[in-house]
Amino acid sequence: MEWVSKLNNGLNKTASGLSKNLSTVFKGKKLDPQTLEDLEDLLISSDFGVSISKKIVDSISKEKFNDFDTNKVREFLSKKVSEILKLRYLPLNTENNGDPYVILVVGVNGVGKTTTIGKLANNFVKKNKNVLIAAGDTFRAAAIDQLKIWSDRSKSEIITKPTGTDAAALSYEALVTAKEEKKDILIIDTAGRLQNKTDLMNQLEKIPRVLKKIDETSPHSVLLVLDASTGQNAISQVELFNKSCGVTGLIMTKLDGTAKGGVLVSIAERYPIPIHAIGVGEGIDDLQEFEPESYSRALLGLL
Ligand SMILES: Nc1nc2c(ncn2[C@@H]2O[C@H](COP(=O)(O)OP(=O)(O)OP(=O)(O)O)[C@@H](O)[C@H]2O)c(=O)[nH]1
Ligand SMILES: [Mg+2]
Repeated sequence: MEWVSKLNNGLNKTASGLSKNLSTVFKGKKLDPQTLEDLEDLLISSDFGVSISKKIVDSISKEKFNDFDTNKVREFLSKKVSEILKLRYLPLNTENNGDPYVILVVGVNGVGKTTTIGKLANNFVKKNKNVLIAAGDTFRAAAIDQLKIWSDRSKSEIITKPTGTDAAALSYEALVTAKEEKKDILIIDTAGRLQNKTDLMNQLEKIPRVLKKIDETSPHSVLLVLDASTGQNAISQVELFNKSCGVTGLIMTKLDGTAKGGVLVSIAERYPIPIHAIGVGEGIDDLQEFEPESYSRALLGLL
């Protein structure tokens, strides 16, 4: 599959990739204490987080690998990683008994929110869903134009307001329209914001609050988009966006261009939040449902 090779390429692209460095760690052909220590350091520096790195190395040291071979260790590691990721496997289900299923998309600046909305809308339209997207990033005119392009490409409808309009007011109107027009799915874009900017986070909280005035079960999904090249900062993004607006699912983008996919394992261990999809390119077809097994194998350099 082409996307698997994009994922593989991305996760193994740079010389600092986990998979490449595993080969260096295992060059001694022995799983001695030094090798195990190097392995733990490598997992930590690949953003797995200290606690999982320790757990994985502990379980490896208990395993009796007769005729040691790097591939067997990779397989073992990939199984351990996949056990953690499988806990967070849950495809996005947008069935909502005929009412619009509302998805709010949040995240820091430039992570790929708007692009991901275009890809999601395209996937839904292909499944014969009626999709409305709302240009809730009302800070910049360019953001509205960018979403318009994605609305054309994905053949979904769009609702926009002039720049400077309150994003919560726009979201409210978007849901009214979605209900009137019997849309299956409403996806709301938001302006990027750093998770530690309290005033911007407070503005974001307003959106779910006003949506609930129309439909108290909405938003049905709050998707946090994360950029795979961010590293450990992604953890504080999950923490603070979750506090502000109750994140129900994660999408990790830019896995085609990074060596840092390890942080997803760390997040999966800490937060019981489903991982729905991954971005493996800038194109409209470059969003894939998250598959724990393929992800783990790509991360460990197994084809
Ligand atoms: N390689 C790659 N690039 C991506 C992916 N997803 C998004 N991008 C690129 O990342 C850049 C930023 O994407 P946007 O969708 O504008 O990000 P955003 O989160 O909406 O940004 P702001 O609205 O400014 O906060 C664009 O150049 C996208 O093409 C991906 O999965 N892979
Ligand atoms: Mg955007």
